[in-house]
Amino acid sequence: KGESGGSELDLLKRQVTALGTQLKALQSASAKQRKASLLQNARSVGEKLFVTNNLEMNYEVARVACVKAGGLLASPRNAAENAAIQEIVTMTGKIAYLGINDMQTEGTFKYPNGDKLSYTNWSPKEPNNDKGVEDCVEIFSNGKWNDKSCGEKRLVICEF
Ligand code: GMH
Ligand code: CA
Repeated sequence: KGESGGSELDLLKRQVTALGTQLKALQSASAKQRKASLLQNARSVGEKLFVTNNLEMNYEVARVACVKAGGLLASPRNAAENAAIQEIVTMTGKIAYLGINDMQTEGTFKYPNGDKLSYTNWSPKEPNNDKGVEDCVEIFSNGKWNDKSCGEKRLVICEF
C-alpha cells in the first residue's frame, strides 16, 4: 500500500476537519435563512415550521401548492401550533385555511394524513356545516376555527 504524503489515518483526520468546517458553514447559512423567514412569513413551533406564500387560494389549489413545496396545509395539533398560525393570520391580515377537513365523512374532521383531530379550537356554535357545504376549515385572527366551503379563497399557510 502507498503511504506517500501521510498515513490513511492522517487523510481521514483532514477529511473529518473539512466536514466539520462545512457543517459549521451550513448551520450558519440555515440559521440566517430561518431568521429571515421568521421576520415576516413564517413561525416555528418545536420542529414544525409554518410558512405562508401570502396568497389566497381555494382549498384544493392551496393544498397542491403546499404538497408541491414538500409540505402540507397547516394543521395545528396543539394550542402552541394554533397560536403560531394565528400570528401569521394577524401579521398578514388574511384569514387562512387549515388542512383539516371532513370531506370523507361529514362531521368527522381529520388531518390531511387521515388522523382524527387531537386538538380543536372551534368558534362558538361551529362547526355548523352551513347550507350543507362546509367541509373545510378557516382560522380567524382570534385563532378560532370555522368550517367553511372549500371553494373560498383563503390565505395559504403550509407546514414543513
Ligand atoms: C351561519 C350562522 C353564522 C355563522 C355562519 C358560519 C358560516 O350563517 O350560524 O352565525 O357565523 O353560519 O358558520 O361558515
Ligand atoms: Ca361554519
